[in-house]
Amino acid sequence: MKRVLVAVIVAVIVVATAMVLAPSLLMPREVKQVIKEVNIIMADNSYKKYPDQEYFRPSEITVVIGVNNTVVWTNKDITGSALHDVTSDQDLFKSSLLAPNESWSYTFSEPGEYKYHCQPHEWMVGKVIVKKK
Ligand SMILES: [Cu+2]
Repeated sequence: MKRVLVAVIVAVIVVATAMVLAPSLLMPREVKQVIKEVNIIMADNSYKKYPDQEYFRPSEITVVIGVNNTVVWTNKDITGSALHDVTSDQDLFKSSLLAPNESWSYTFSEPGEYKYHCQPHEWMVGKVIVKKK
């Protein structure tokens, strides 16, 4: 009789513990977020030159190799409906002309400072700073 009582108590403890622990065991492990891309937009009406305008937004960005070294440019010059491109000042990369809402990406693999502009609109300038991890 005593044995049965002990067995019941042990069973109750085991079940209670399992009920307490089960939710945390069933929950997915925290997923480490992997950021690979950063986004730059070509601002609306960038085809027109304004004083103090940031045409590429952000016009300067710092990325880290292996973390977020793929940069995606998207033409958001919707009102202006203009074509823009991404042209390296040092001839290291060049996109085609992007229509509104089109994107182009480039993955930087060497540390450095990369200035670029939009070929049809020379006032549109930007810089990507690439750092080692
Ligand atoms: Cu442009």
